[in-house]
Amino acid sequence: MIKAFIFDLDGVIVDTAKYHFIAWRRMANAVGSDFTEEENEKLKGVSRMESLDLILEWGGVEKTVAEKQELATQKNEWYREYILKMDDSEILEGILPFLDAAEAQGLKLAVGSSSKNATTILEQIGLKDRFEVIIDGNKLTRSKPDPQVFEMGAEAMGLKPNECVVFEDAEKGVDAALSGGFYAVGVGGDNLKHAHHVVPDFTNLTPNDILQALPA
Ligand code: B16
Ligand code: MG
Repeated sequence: MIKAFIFDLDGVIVDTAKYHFIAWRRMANAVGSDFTEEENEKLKGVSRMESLDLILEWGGVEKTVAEKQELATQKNEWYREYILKMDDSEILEGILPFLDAAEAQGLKLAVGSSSKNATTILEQIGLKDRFEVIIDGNKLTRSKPDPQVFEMGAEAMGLKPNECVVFEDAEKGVDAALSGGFYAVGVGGDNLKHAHHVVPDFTNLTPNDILQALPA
């Protein structure tokens, strides 16, 4: 029986990929390289340091460990300039009624995000107190597709993976949910077809639509 919904943050509740793109592109340009929107798509759900490694590799740029740390810090400062301006108008369509309905049905709500900025973003958009559990990148030692983020979320709620549905916009996030034994709902793209169910977004979506679409 499903007892909780665990939401990825970036790409499910808000669209921060556009801010990550601007900040990463600025960083790539600063080291004499560039970065495309197509490449940005591949970084969804990927941790900050792994994203940096990929961008440097794609640009053929080599840096020392200390230089990489500086670049990641600088990118995060640029990124935070954008997220500190966010407000509740950036909550994606359909999320608020979906959370209300899920709560009214007695489902527990959690966030499972790779982002170290997840709590800041949830505070900015006024949703921090809507979730019983928030697992963010600061608590993780392993990145998606490892299921650690969702396992920690389920454990903190006292639930088993097969009692939780994970909502994810990233292929690696769906992989993480499936490998941990969670129900996985893909939100958006064509690359999420391996999830138990896929929705385009949360517009007019109800918790019962999800519960009925999952395999028994
Ligand atoms: P930060 P999610 C992920 O969040 C993003 O999808 C990914 O693009 C980003 O690199 C990662 O967080 C780390 O973010 O630099 O803020 O720690 O989708 O797992 O909520
Ligand atoms: Mg995401």
